[in-house]
Amino acid sequence: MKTLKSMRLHIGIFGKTNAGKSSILNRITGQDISIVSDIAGTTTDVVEKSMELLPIGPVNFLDTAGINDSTELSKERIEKTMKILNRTDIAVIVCTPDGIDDYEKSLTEKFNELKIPFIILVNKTDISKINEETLNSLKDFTKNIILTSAHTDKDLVFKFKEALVKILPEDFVNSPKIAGDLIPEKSTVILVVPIDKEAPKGRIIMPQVQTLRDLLDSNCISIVVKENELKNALENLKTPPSLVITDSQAFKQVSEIVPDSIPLTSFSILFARLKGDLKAFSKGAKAIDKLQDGDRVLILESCTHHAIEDDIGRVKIPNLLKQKTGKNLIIENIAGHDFPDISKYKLIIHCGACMTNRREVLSRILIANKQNIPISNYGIVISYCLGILPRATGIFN
Ligand SMILES: Nc1nc2c(ncn2[C@@H]2O[C@H](COP(=O)(O)OP(=O)(O)O)[C@@H](O)[C@H]2O)c(=O)[nH]1
Ligand code: SF4
Ligand SMILES: [Mg+2]
Repeated sequence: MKTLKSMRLHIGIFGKTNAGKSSILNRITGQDISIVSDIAGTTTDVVEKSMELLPIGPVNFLDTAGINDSTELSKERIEKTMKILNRTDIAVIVCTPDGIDDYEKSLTEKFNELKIPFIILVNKTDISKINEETLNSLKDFTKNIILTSAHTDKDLVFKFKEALVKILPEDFVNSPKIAGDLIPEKSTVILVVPIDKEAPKGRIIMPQVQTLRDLLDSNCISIVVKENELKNALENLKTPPSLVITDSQAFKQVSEIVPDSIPLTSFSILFARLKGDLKAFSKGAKAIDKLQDGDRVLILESCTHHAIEDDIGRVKIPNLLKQKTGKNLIIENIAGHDFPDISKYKLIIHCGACMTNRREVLSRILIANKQNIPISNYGIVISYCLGILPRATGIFN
């Protein structure tokens, strides 16, 4: 099996000439990168478009030449289209409300053979409705069907992303890398772990353990220090470390010790990326500055853990928000896997999601985005309130 890791997700768009493939792609990318034409067969070659598809990540669209027996180049095109399959992680079949025939059916066979998950997107529903029989026949191929119109459906992009999240390959959605992909193999990394009264007895916490393991997997040299030993550790190294990772609470102090030339981030930022989407969460955090007296903020927790005295979702984050905004906010906590009605909130802050997977968090980001409600997470909000977000995310740029 090919490994995806931090590589771009390649999304192949297939279907007959004139089904509206290029129009769909233009709607998704928001740019006129594919030539759209009503003359059958304008897209004679593969048009590629790389973009950051929030909150899914880096993707590369492959807009394939359509297939239509009446066009001369058809045979050559079929071959080209088939070659694209080798680069396709996810496929989209675009068809009209008339449904699919042998060509698309043979594509689905290929997809199944190559284990490429796929979506069937029924376009042009503004011209005609799909009848029930046709729709049911499509369901024999996949349950992941979108009914839309590139011309009139305002929700097209949302529907597309929602369908995509459901079938994202596991190793793309749950990237196993925490920090190892950010630095060259065998690099030296310093981890700053404050041992204060909040530190658990006799051990270090899970995110720190997981980061250490991740760095070991990348053959890195990890040096673990308390913040007071950091200066000494830096001075003792012959060459500067590739990265310093610190607990957010010590970020201010650590950032004064670590020269600007050395990348610095926090454990919570690494985990915000692992369990969500850094860009979407960073964008969401900016809404903190706009909060007004009486605004409702929802803290969304993925599990009903036993709340501790200084609970991050119930005490720490509410306090930070009040300090940062100086406003009287109504902060509510909801726990569990159901996504509640979010319409009354001005900001959603998702927990670290240690007990759930990234796919669930991604769908929640999508729903919030669709309703124009900013969404962020614990790690990003903490960094934002402490004023350290720009430096802590520098390594990802
Ligand atoms: N009415 C309608 N026309 C569409 C829709 N999507 C695409 N078209 C038109 O169909 C024609 C072919 O579209 P294009 O995107 O080039 O198809 P492609 O060959 O599959 O890439 C163009 O004239 C588009 O404007 C749609 O949802 N509704
Ligand atoms: S961060 Fe982990 S423990 Fe805390 S609410 Fe979320 S899933 Fe539960
Ligand atoms: Mg086209």
